[in-house]
Amino acid sequence: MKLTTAGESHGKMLLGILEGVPSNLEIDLDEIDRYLALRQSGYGRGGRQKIECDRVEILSGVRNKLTLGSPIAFAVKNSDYENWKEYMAPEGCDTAKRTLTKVRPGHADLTGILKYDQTDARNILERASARETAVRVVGGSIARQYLDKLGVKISGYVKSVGGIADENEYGFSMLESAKNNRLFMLDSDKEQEACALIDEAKANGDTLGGIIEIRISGLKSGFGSCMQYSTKLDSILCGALMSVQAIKGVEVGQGFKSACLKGSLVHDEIYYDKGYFRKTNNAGGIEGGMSNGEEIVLRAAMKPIPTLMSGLKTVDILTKQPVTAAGERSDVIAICAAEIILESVAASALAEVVSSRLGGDNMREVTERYNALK
Ligand code: EPS
Repeated sequence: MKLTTAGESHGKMLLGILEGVPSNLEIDLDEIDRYLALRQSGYGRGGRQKIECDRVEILSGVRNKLTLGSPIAFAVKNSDYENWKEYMAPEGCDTAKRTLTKVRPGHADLTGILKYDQTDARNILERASARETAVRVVGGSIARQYLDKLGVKISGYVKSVGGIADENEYGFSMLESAKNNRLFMLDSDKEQEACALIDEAKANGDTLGGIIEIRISGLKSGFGSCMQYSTKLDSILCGALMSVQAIKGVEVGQGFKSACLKGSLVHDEIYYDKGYFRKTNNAGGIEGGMSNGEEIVLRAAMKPIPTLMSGLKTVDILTKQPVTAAGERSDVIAICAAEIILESVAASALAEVVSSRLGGDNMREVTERYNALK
């Protein structure tokens, strides 16, 4: 299952093509739109989300709600294009009116300009923008519906915002309720503190990041491989998470904490009672690059949004003089969006691993093969 995306942040629309989905998977369009709406939600978002109301339009590969086995093409419209077409239209426009030369630290602006031989960072930022993730959420929602047929579920929540951390542990069934909360946090006191911190950052023209936990339940053991580095499940899932804009760190299970502990406190001892089981899950459900049947636990660190209204020090690429970086309209934090996006990319990456092991041209074959696994 492979997703290709296209589209610029203020262009006409975002597009995705998802290949390799078996036939006869029933697609729930309302569910895709629900995840799109969740991606737009959360405390601390900027003005752009008031303009957009993301909805998916399926263009091919689905007939009467069932996949055909052909590539699934889809679009999410950019409503803001109406305000931007005189600066963005492919058929001709006034590019001079919206140039960005005061390149923003932390963004793709400067390196992109040099790499693609541009004189306007807009030609870089339009594609580098996290707006692209809207279609990754669509692809991820379809992948999620595929995995759901096998009993595999993906969820998550926000663990910390700007250093305000929720250290509690939660059962999988509790995680979905986080999506009813302003910051997708499960500890309401911490969430209130985090909202106050966001208000303060906003007042100071600053931004914030945080940590997100993604969990996968119901996956049988043996997905991924210990036979070739490129097929290790942890490398595939962590690579997917790292591909999301603003993600700067990823860990599996105890992750970085395990580096400070003795082996006796890290490795999950093995027991048998009609089947193998563990009493702990410090490995986060992956050993030797393969799922071990326990819940998969991933955590990702999101850096603060790099467009600061207060402006960082930079250089104007035309004059080479020191200036304050461009203060484009910006979110203070987009942690809820990132939570949904990370669930989505984890779903896409896992669906690819599952479908490459199981094969199957139609969902009957896929489910029979999965159910036949121990
Ligand atoms: C983004 C900048 C902002 C965000 C955008 C990502 O957009 P704008 O420049 O239009 O205000 O709102 O995110 C989205 C539009 C979205 O839908 O997530 C950036 O620079 O990455």
